[in-house]
Amino acid sequence: MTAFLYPQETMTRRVKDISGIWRFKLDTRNEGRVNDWKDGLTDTTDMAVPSSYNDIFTEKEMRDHCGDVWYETEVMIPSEWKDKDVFVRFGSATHQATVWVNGVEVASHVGGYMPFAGLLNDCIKFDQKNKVVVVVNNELSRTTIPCGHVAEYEDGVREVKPWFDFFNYAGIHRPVKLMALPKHRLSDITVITDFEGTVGKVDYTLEANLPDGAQVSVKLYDAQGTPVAEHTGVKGQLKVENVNLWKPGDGYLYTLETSIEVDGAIVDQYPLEVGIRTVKVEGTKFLINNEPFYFKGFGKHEDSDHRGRGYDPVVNLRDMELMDWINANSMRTSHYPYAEEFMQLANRRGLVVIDETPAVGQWDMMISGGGIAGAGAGAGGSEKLKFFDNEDVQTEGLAAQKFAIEELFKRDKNHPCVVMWSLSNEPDTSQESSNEYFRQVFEYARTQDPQNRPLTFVNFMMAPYGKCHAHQHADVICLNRYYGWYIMGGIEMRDAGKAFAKELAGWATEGKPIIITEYGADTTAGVHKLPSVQWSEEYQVEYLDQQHFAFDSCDAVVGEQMWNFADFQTWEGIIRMDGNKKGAFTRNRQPKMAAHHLRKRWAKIPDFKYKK
Ligand code: BDP
Repeated sequence: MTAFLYPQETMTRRVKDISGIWRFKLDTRNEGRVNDWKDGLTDTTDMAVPSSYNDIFTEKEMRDHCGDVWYETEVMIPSEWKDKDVFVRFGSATHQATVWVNGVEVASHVGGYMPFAGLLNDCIKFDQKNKVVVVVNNELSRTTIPCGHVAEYEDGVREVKPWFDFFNYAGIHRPVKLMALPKHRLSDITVITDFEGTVGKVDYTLEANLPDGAQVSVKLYDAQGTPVAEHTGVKGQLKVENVNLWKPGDGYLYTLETSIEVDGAIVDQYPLEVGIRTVKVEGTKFLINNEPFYFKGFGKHEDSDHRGRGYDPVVNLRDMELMDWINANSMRTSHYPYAEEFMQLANRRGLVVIDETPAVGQWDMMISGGGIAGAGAGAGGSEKLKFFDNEDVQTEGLAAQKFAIEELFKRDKNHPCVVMWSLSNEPDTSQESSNEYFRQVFEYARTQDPQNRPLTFVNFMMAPYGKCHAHQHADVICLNRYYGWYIMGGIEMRDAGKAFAKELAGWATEGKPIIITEYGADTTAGVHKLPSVQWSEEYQVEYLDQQHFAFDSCDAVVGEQMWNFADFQTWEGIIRMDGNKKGAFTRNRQPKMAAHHLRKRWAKIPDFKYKK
């Protein structure tokens, strides 16, 4: 659990960020592991940490590399830390990594979007430079999460083919930190919140390795720093009079401070931000604090120029500002968990989040290289499409997905911004065997969230109403639909709204809330055309009107998240022009006409919306 509690400095804990320029080397001949590069690299180049390594250099070799890359840096560890447990912690490394310190393996992790840490006690040289070497691998397969495959060409060149529509950015994507923690310490906190009238309740459970005679106490402070409740012991309930609830657009946060004391001396201390709110699905309503919430916002990506998927607080803050400007109240972390620092911003700003695992590409369609548009051609029962019939998918793939769920829920369970978990994006649920697969996925996920939030997965266009074999497991129906773009594009778009409304009427009979988690049209910023044509800014606006007509016609629709917040990078190919252009904003975060259009619509839709 050491990795999941976010690193914070307190009187008992020390944190040192070791991000910066590290040494870097591509392992083109795949020799690093056998030739002990773990002991030190030669002939290196510079690399920014955190960042994706792909878009910084000018060579294709670097951008399109398949396989291992190596990083190295040196860190001074002070002897003042001798009595502590010292860890190195990575916010994420995509998709798998192994870490050595002074030649000793300290951590290995599979999964590109989760933190992991290694204990250094046995290999540290105090008050000297310690060599940190990391190998990161970007390969994907049918049973990894996300899915993809490696193509091999006659000349020996290998290429990772993602089965998803975003660039397979790789590298050390999030900050790297040294942590010096007390030997007796808190290792996990779980909070469950509720309220009755004006009284808030926070149930807490702590995990800690306690020394003899230890006293554990927790104190809850309000946003002004005034203590409002306290309790002792590793489990209990705190009551807050005149509670300030965490609400969409108003992320009121309390701080739960845990202290472990022995003979009056504090041995560990840790603060956790807590938002008091409830989430529930009732019939076709999605209730936050018992009020029917309407989701307005986007599916996003962690994606920007040069950085790729690398963490950047400037981009995150700009995105939050734009989200406020456009009157959005929510987003989905499509198609993988975002940086912890992003989630903290969302907590603070009251941005409602659908938190998604990295399960994307659970279909056969991209294998032939047909791309998203060509992909669907044979869907809906063709014998060639049998992703969920593969035995290794049912075993290894399922195990990898469960692990991704377990880790995500552990990392994000306490965030008030998270109101629902999305377990997969667009799996091929037109296949019968997806039923049993998702039965197991949902059953497992239901054991993993202490707050029992609603669970969903995102349904794709080729498993429309009447053809989906897995929606029965979900609490909320989430739909990605492209009426007027991938189908009924161009002149037929005039009827797209009606066709969409017809499908929605079918889904509405399920008696569950429906959220449209994707709808969008590729649009080149600056291209204007009267009358409109596909790819022009005018077309994107007209397309939106068709979609909104459909949403407004269906009482069970409780949210709309347009695809995408901003233009983003993808694999190269004939249906992508330097990336996916469905953004309301450009990749450098300036508005298209559609952004102004959405802003006006969303200003008129309240966060809490009673439909009939
Ligand atoms: C959906 C995917 C999303 C794509 C989008 C698109 O969920 O990742 O980027 O379509 O085609 O299939 O733009």
